[in-house]
Amino acid sequence: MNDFPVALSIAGSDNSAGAGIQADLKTFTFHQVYGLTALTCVVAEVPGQVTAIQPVAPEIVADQIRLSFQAYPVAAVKTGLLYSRSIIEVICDELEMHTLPLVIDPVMIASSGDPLLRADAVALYENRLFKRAAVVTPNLDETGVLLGRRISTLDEMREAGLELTAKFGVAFLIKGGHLRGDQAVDLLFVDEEIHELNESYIHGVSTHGTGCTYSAAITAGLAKGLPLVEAVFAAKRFVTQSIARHFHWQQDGMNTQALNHF
Ligand code: PXL
Repeated sequence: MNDFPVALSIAGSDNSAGAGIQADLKTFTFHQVYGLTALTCVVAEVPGQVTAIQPVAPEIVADQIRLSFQAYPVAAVKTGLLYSRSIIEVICDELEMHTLPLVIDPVMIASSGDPLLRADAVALYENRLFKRAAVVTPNLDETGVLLGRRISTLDEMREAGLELTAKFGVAFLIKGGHLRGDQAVDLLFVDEEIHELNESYIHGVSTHGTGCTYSAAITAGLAKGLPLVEAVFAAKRFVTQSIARHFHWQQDGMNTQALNHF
C-alpha cells in the first residue's frame, strides 16, 4: 500500500504526446497521482495536423475500464476523446457500476480544427454521460455545439453556463481561452455560484492539449480529495504554467511547440 491516489483516464492517444492520454498521464504524474488508462482511439498527429484516427473496438475499451476497477482503488476518472456512439455506450455501462468523481472533457474538435468526435455522438453525451459528472469542461466551440449557437463574449459564456447547469444539473467549467483577450477567463458554475478564473493570456504560443491537461489536473486534485472549486483553481494555475514554459523545437524548417508538463 502507499499514499498515491489512483486516477483513470479514458481518452485517445496523441502520438505527439502534448494532448490525449499522454498529456493526462504526464499531468497525473506531476501531481503524484498514479495514472491508469483506457484507450478509445489512436490519433496520428503533430500539433496543427491530424492525419488519421483509428478507433479501438468498444469491447476492448470496456475491458480496459473493467480491469482497472477490479485491480486498483480508482479515486477519480476523466474522459477525453471518446470518438463514437458505440464507445460512449460501453463507457456509460461500465461507469454506471461506480460512484466516484468524473471529469468530462467533451473533446469534439482538435486545436488544428480537425473533427475528432463523430457528430451523432453528442446526443449520447447529453443523455447518458453528463449527469454522472462532477464537472464538464467545454471550451467555447464545444459550448457552442451543445447550445446550438455561437458563444463569443463573457456575457454569452455566463448565460451559456447557467443554461447548461440548469439543463444537466451538474457543474460546468466553460473555458474562455479562445476569446483571445489579454486574460484567459474561465467560468466555473457550481452549486448556484459562478467562480471566475483569470490568468494572463499567453500570446504567440500554439500548442494543443491545454484542455486535456486542464481536465487531467482537475481529476488529479479530485483523486487527492480536494473540493471541486479548489481542484479547478489549482488546475488553472498548472495549465497556465505549462503554456508559459512551453517547449519548442525547430527542424527542417518546421516549428513545433508543446506544453511543458514538467
Ligand atoms: O486536444 C484535444 C485532443 C484530445 N485527445 C486527443 C487528441 C487531441 C488533439 O489533438 O489528439 C487524443
